[in-house]
Amino acid sequence: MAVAQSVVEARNYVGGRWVAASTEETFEDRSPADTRQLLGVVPRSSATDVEAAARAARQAYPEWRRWSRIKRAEVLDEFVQLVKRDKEELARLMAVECGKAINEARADVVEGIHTAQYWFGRARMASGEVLASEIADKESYVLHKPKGVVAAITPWNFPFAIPMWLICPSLVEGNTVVFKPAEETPLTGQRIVEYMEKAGLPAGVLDLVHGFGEEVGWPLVTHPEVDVVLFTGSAQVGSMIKEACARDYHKFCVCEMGGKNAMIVFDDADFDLAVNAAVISAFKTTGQRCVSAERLIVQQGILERFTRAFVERARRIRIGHPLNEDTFMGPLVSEAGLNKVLGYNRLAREEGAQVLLDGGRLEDGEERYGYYVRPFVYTMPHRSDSRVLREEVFGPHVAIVPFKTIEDAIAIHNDCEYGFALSVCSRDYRKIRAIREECEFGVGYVNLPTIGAEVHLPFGGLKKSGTGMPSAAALQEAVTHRVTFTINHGQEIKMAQGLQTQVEALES
Ligand code: UN1
Repeated sequence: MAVAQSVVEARNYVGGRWVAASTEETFEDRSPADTRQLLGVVPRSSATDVEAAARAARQAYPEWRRWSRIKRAEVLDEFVQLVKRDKEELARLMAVECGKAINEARADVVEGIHTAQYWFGRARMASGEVLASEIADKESYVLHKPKGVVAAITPWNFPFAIPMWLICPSLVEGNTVVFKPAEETPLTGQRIVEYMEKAGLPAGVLDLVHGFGEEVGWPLVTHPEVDVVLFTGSAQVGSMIKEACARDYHKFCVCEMGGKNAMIVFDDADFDLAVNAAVISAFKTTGQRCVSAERLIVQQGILERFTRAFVERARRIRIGHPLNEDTFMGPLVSEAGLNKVLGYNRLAREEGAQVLLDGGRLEDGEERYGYYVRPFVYTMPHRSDSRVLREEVFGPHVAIVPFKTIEDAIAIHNDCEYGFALSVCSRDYRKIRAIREECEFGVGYVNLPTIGAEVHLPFGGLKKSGTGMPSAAALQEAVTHRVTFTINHGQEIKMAQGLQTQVEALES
C-alpha cells in the first residue's frame, strides 16, 4: 500500500531555532513497511551540534528552574491540546515510520498524552516531605531540586510514548533537556519538539539533535554539561553509558534495557485467557517491546493442549501493512532487525529446537518491499547453555519451555541475565505469591500479558534489564536531587545526638 505523503525535511532544534546539521549531511528515513517510501531527509549531526545543543540547554536552565513548577507543567497541558487535535495523523506517521500496527500507534500516542497529563497534574501535588527533628525547635524539609541538563536518548519502538516518559518529568522538575530520538524514528521525535515549541516552551529548554549513536549519542552522554542521561535501548549500549557516567563524578544515568521475559502458565490457569495473553505478549508490536515475552514456561499437564492452541492462534495472525486496521503484526523495524531475528531462528534449529512455526520472511506481493516475518514458535526443554533461551531476540520468536514443579518454573525463569517483565497465569493465590516472591523481575502481571504498563506506575527491570531505577512515574528520583533543609525556630543552637555546643564558655 503506497501512501502518498510529502518528504519531510527534518531539522535540529537548538536554542529555539530550527537548523541543519553543522556537517550539512543528511540521512534518509524510509518506511520499514515499504522501503520504496521515503518519509524524510534528516540531519546527520555530529559532536559540534551536540556541543551547541548542550550549551543552549545549559544557558536556558537557570531561568527555567526559577519558573513556578505549576507554570512549567502548564506547558504540558497546552501540548496535550495540540496533540489531541492531530492524534490520528500522528499515529499514522508513527505507523509508517516504525512499522507498528495502527491501533498500537494510536495507543502509543495515548500513552504519551497520559504521561503529559500525569505530570501536569502531579505538579500540584506535594513533592517533598516535612520531617521532625530530635530537637523540638528544629524541623527538616526534603526538597527535590533539579539536576540541570538531562540527555534523553530514546528508542524507535515507542517513538512518542518513551520520549514523553523521559522528557515530561525532566521538564516539570525544572531541568532542561537535549533529546536524541532514534535514527529510525526521527520524524515522530521531531513532532514532540514542534508541539512543545507551539505550547510555549521557552527557547533552549528542549533541544533536539538528530543522528546516530556513535556520532550524536556518545558525544551527548560524555558531554560535561550533561548531568543526567536517560536512556532506553539495548543492554550493550546501556552498559557503555553506565560505564561512561561512572567515570564522570557528577553524572547520573537511568538505563532501561532489554528483556528475555517469560509467561509462566500453570495447569490450573484459565486456558483461553492464558493462550490469548501469550499471543499478545509474544506478537504485539511484532515482538519488539522490551517487555515482549520470548519464553512461555508451561506446566506439563496442559503443555500439549496449550501448545496446540497457541500455535493455531499464532498461525492465524494477520501480518500486513501497519495502516491496515486488521493488521496484528506489522514489519520489523529494519534490515538489521530482520537479520537478527532470522539469525536467531536459525540458531534455535542448531540448538535442537523442535520448530512448530517456521518464522520465514514474507517474500511475495507488496510485503516483499518491507521487513515482514511470520511468527517463529518452537519447543525446547530449558538448558543453561542455550543462547536462544537466554538472549533477547526482539522479534516474533518464542520458545515453549515445559516445567513440572513450581520450583522448576522459578529456577527456569531466573536462569537468565535479564529481569524485566513477568506474567503468571494461575487461579491459585499461593502459586502466584511464590512466583512474585521468588522470581526476579521489575514489572509483574497475573492473568495478563507481559505488555501493557500504565504511565503512573514505575517501569523498570533488574539485572541486565536496567539500572534498578524505574522510569515513568518514578523518574522524579533520577532528575532531581533530594535536598535536606533544616531550620531552627528557636533562639539557641541545640544539636542532635546530645552533642554539647560548648560555646557558652567562649562568650566573654
Ligand atoms: C517497551 O517495552 O519498550 O508496557 C515499553 C508496555 C508499554 C511500554 C513498553 N506501555 O508494553
